Amino acid sequence: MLEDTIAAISTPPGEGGIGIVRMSGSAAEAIGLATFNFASRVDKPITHHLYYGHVINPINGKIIDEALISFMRAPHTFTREDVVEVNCHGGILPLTKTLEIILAQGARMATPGEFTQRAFLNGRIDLAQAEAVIQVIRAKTDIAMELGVKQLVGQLSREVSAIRKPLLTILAHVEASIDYPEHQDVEELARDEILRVSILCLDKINTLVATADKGRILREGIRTAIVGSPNVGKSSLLNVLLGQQRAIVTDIPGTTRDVLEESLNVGGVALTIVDTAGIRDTADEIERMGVERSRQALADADLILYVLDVTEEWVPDNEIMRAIGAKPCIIIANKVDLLLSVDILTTLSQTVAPKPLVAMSATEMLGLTDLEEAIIQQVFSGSVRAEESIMVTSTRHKNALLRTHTALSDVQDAINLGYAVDLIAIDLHSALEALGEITGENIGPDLVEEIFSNFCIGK
Ligand SMILES: Nc1nc2c(ncn2[C@@H]2O[C@H](COP(=O)(O)OP(=O)(O)OP(=O)(O)O)[C@@H](O)[C@H]2O)c(=O)[nH]1
Ligand SMILES: [Mg+2]
Repeated sequence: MLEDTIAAISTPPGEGGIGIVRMSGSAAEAIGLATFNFASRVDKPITHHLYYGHVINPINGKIIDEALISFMRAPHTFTREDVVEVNCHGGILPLTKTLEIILAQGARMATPGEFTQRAFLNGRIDLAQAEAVIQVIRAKTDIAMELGVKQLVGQLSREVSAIRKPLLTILAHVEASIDYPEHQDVEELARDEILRVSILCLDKINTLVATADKGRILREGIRTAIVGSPNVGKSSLLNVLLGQQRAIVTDIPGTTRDVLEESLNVGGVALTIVDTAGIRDTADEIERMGVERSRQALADADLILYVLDVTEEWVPDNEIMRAIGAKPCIIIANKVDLLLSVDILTTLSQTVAPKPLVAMSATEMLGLTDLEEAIIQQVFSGSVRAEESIMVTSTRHKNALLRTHTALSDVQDAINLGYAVDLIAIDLHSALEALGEITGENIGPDLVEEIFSNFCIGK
């Protein structure tokens, strides 16, 4: 597979000024030369230069499109292999025809993420950096992008290697004392050193893990569920937040039957917001299924907007309150435009404390700014900056860190209980293995496939 020259359309499908077909591999240059007519004479193209001419079908000499071509020779390329890029017109036909004649010349269609996978396998970037490529591509907010770029330039990788290096050193000590059991002093030294280093490393891991939930939310967005009893104004709230009539609103309780999901940007943070069916016991089969989905949305959410109608007497729903648990939650007192006395709000906010209460009117668009502020306050304790230091944004990385943590704690226990050094060595190996999964030092081909299959074709 790695020997093949691969090709793909690297720009998104659809119409655009230009579109790019990219090739990587040892035959890329020959295929590029065979399928391109330079406008002026070129014997050997200079690397990383752009040339004007036409893409042609070498079989019959027919011109396919007017284009620019660049030849980028290894190793200074994205994949560390020879790379050729053809910039033709950005339509489906010019791009697919160009790709077709390239494939006819012996290139193979690239699988999703295969260019980036080669960059990883050829050692130009590590796995965490390769994953950051997709993070940058998919970023929906400035902060998500900033985090992706930090990881791309290797900040997380450096942090991981700062934990890994001292562990490797103590492993060497441990192995020395296994090899030379007669040197008691080596073993004593090793034990002290292992304790010192593992405490240090555990501390660093804790710091990284602590950033993980916030990091994931900043990257993926806050999963927000709008929940409450029927007819309180949940769908109206979704519509006013989106600035469009997305959900059907009527005065009939039980209007929303299905969950509706939309994206929106609040104060620089992406929100994936879900409107749900009002939760109540019902004999209606369709509504009952809707309520079931509401419960699921409630369970999956990072943030809950619990809407109530101030014109009705409010009794907190036990089931909803239990599902909310310790999750960030904002109680929204809706329909304040119909309120005759503000006393009700005072009483309500005392009832729901310490959860914040925001008074709103979805139909009159009151209280929107307060809601935005409350969201940022709830999820990020008021600050949405991507911290100066590094943040873990991937669940895969978080899990690897947690496994490293467990293994290192086992190392400490083993030392404290005076276990034999070879047992300690086993735990140290597990710690290093788990840590190595982040940057890809220790990783099976299956996992590599799985990670890259999430990419788009042409990347
Ligand atoms: N006066 C006033 N009416 C509102 C407000 N918000 C919603 N309504 C009305 O309340 C009724 C119900 O609104 P919806 O948004 O459909 O309520 P829902 O919670 O989505 O209801 P279900 O989907 O049935 O659970 C509609 O007639 C809305 O126009 C508000 O802030 N003020
Ligand atoms: Mg509704």
